Amino acid sequence: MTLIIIPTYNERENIASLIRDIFNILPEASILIADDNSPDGTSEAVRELQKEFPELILFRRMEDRGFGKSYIDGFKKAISQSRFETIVMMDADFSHDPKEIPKMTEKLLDYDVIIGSRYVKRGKIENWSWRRKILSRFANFYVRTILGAPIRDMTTGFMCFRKDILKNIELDSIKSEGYAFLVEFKYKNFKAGYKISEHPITFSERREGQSKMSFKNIWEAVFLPWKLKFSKK
Ligand SMILES: Nc1nc2c(ncn2[C@@H]2O[C@H](COP(=O)(O)OP(=O)(O)OP(=O)(O)O)[C@@H](O)[C@H]2O)c(=O)[nH]1
Ligand SMILES: [Mg+2]
Repeated sequence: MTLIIIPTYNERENIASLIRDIFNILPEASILIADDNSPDGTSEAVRELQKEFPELILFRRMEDRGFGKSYIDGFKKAISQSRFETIVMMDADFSHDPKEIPKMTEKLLDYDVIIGSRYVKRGKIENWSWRRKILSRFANFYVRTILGAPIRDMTTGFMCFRKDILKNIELDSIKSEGYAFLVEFKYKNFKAGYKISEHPITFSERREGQSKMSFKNIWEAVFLPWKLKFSKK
């Protein structure tokens, strides 16, 4: 069974329609919303939908807010339930098209990890300013060059993997947040020797609500590759 983990912070305007879209495409899947006690009532919106969808799980985090921490908690929940074999990671704001999920999970027959990538052939970004495009391109070039990891899109938040790969990833050693968390997780997959493939996606600007990634996240991502490169683990 597939578990789709979606971290949320103030995504009330997007979350209900996204959940409906996903269950339409994947009626057999489970969705875990890891909400950081959003003040806008995201958790309440999810709770309301739980009446309709028994496979909708809400994990409301009450302290220690964080994008990376939400994913780590989500992974631990997935490990604790043997029925989940495949894990999907995606954003709540419609930047990641749920129609790609079945195409990505299908590829897990041949690979351990599938990355939804903007920077391979047929990958695209819609509605981003040229400044943001350059920043993202540069960040990926920078990280890939320092780490020597053959992954074109290190900062994407759309990916899926077979749950058993987590056995060889020390989750509690991952301390980074935001984009840096996404880089560190992929790097650990690469270092563990897993077979990774990039699947082209079209990334769209968020539909509703506001961005939460801040300059702090960007600075963290600037230092992270050096930290990873010179750490023993
Ligand atoms: N649980 C949790 N989720 C978060 C946190 N920060 C961001 N998220 C979620 O992580 C996903 C990605 O965050 P975004 O704000 O969309 O980041 P982004 O895509 O770089 O920024 P935009 O282009 O403006 O959308 C979304 O589903 C957010 O709701 C957090 O601190 N905790
Ligand atoms: Mg977004």
